[in-house]
Amino acid sequence: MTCYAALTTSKSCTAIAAVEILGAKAGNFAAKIFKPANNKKPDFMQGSFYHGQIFSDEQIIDDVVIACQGNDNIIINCHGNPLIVKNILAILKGLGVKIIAPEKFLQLKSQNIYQPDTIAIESLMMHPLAKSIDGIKIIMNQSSVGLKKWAQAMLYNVEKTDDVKIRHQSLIVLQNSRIADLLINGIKVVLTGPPNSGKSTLLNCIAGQSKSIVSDIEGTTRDWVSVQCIIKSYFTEFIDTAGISPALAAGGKIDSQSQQAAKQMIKNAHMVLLVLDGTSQSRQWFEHESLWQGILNYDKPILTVLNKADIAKKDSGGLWISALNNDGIDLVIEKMFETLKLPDFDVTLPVCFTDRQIELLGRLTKEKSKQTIAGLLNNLLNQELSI
Ligand SMILES: Nc1nc2c(ncn2[C@@H]2O[C@H](COP(=O)(O)OP(=O)(O)OP(=O)(O)O)[C@@H](O)[C@H]2O)c(=O)[nH]1
Ligand SMILES: [Mg+2]
Repeated sequence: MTCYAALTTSKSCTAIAAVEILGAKAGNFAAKIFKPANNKKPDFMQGSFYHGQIFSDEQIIDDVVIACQGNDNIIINCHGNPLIVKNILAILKGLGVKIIAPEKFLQLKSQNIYQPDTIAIESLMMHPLAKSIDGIKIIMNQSSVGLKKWAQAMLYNVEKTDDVKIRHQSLIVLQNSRIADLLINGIKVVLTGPPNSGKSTLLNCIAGQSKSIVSDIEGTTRDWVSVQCIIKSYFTEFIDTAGISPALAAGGKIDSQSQQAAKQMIKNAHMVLLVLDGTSQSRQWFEHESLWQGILNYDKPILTVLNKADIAKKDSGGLWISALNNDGIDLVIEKMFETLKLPDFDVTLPVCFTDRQIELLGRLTKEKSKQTIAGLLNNLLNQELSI
């Protein structure tokens, strides 16, 4: 039976690293390379710890602490210099242990622990990738109170429940999954608007540093510039794009390409921050209805801000800001998250957090046969995952 090993901590230089071995013979391999400090022969049983040294050809490789998470899962906690880690993995490889990527190892390990509880396996695999604390909580909750409980209850009551109700409830889970996705994977916000409205100034203001070039020449931003930050615990990527303008679209190759790229960014975003110049020029831009409609067609939530409050007449209502003076930005950020329904999101709600789950829920929103519904719910709970 194959034994696997991987570095399961960061690849960079760290104080401590963990090399894990998984497989029925994990203890046998550990015994071949480890000498305990107390000279007592270790049994490598679940829950035991040992201090000692890793040896190869009678040479000391490192001083380590070995922890046995299961009888078949041994964790060598060694020093974090990548050269030491490389050495230990090479020694294990030389003994016949198969060295695999950390992601693969995590999947094998979670399958080993949780098989056949597929949602728990996915939860263990996916939560290290979440981009916010709420995202981590959402994923962890799905294997206890969230999706798992929901699917179990649905399956238990499938014969008694109206299929219309099952379809409707599945749709609610999918809708909530879209909000959960923003917390798990982060939010993409595109800054758009006419040239010179202050998009780049606003991006720099949010980033707290000069990332994007600012000038009073129209069409300054050509290639998009992005900053990633955690604001109010939400992982957010702001993308500054070229100002949308018919003159630039009809201009040279680079300008027309940057116009296309800006539109593509809007298409891929979760939300649009429409930055208008609060002085008179912005109204001219609004008159180009085709441009305005173009943005609306992407069906994204839009928050419009009127910039340059410091010099504009402010003769209309709206969300006024001065990107130059960092004035009004906090309110914009707050409104943005409110628009996306992020505050008050209940992290215990049943939601999908993998493509597999989304695909199954999508089918449940359309399915009428009770037998097929039961099959889909069973798959959601206990489907075997391919490695
Ligand atoms: N008074 C004032 N000027 C501003 C403000 N925000 C931006 N500006 C000025 O407006 C001009 C254009 O700013 P940018 O940030 O480059 O505008 P942009 O929308 O990125 O322009 P493009 O990249 O050409 O689409 C610069 O001269 C800025 O200093 C503001 O809040 N108040
Ligand atoms: Mg710009």
